[in-house]
Amino acid sequence: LQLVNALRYAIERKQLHVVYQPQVALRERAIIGAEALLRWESPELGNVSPAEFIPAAEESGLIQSIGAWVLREAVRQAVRWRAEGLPPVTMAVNLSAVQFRNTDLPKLITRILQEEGLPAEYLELELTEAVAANDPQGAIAMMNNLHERGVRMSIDDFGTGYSSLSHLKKFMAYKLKIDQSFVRDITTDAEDRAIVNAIIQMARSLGMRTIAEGVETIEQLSYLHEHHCDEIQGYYFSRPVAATAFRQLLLDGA
Ligand code: G
Ligand code: G
Ligand code: MN
Ligand code: NA
Repeated sequence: LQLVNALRYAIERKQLHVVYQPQVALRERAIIGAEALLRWESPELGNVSPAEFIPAAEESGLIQSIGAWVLREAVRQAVRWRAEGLPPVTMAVNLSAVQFRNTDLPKLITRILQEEGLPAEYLELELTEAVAANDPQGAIAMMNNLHERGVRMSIDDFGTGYSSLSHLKKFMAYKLKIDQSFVRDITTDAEDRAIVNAIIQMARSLGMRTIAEGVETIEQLSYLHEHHCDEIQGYYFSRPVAATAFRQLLLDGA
């Protein structure tokens, strides 16, 4: 409860901010995307992880306003970088289960894109596989709706959420994000390799891109590159950073 009370005023008090982690295309060797990740610096509680406060925000209903705020912040940042003439990047924003189930979500997204002036194809929405698998019919309908509006969808934490293959082909997903638990030991663990290879092959057959999360070493990167993973994200390239630091990464190139 203390958490929720503190969170209730966090936006007004400017305690929330967004950091950005680059998504790097392996063939092009270029940053082609940014994942927006929420941070909360509370004077009372210190730095609280979204893994902790998002569930509390969902239970209290605060997720609607926090989620809308993150979307607008991230879209605005993407517009700023475009206006500066920096290389174009897709902006990826995480959606919580509660946001995703809100039937007003498509309208909200379209309104934010129009008001801020970002073409829809530069916004990517990340939905975890677990949320999609939990209500496949609802997920298919929502993803179709967002897809028709030109927004890209990616399936986050892929490989951990038990979605059935018959549903997966109906999800209008642009990209599968291979969960970092499979990437961690990819250079030594034969089973993790087999899983990652299978995900990459399946995604290719279904016309989806793949991105590996949690890439920390050159060895992991090389393996993924050799096995035709399209993109990587992880500390090897950069931690999530403030907008000004991300801008410098774009200027420097990959
Ligand atoms: O960046 P970090 O490792 O601290 O993120 C922890 C978890 O919080 C991850 O699962 C991430 O997807 C989630 N997360 C980060 N930012 C957001 C956000 O803006 N909305 C939602 N729903 N989840 C987020
Ligand atoms: O659940 P989601 O994939 O949205 O969250 C990604 C989380 O992983 C973020 O909290 C981010 O800070 C974290 N992360 C990003 N890159 C790395 C990495 O290379 N190693 C580890 N351990 N965590 C990472
Ligand atoms: Mn994510
Ligand atoms: Na993930």
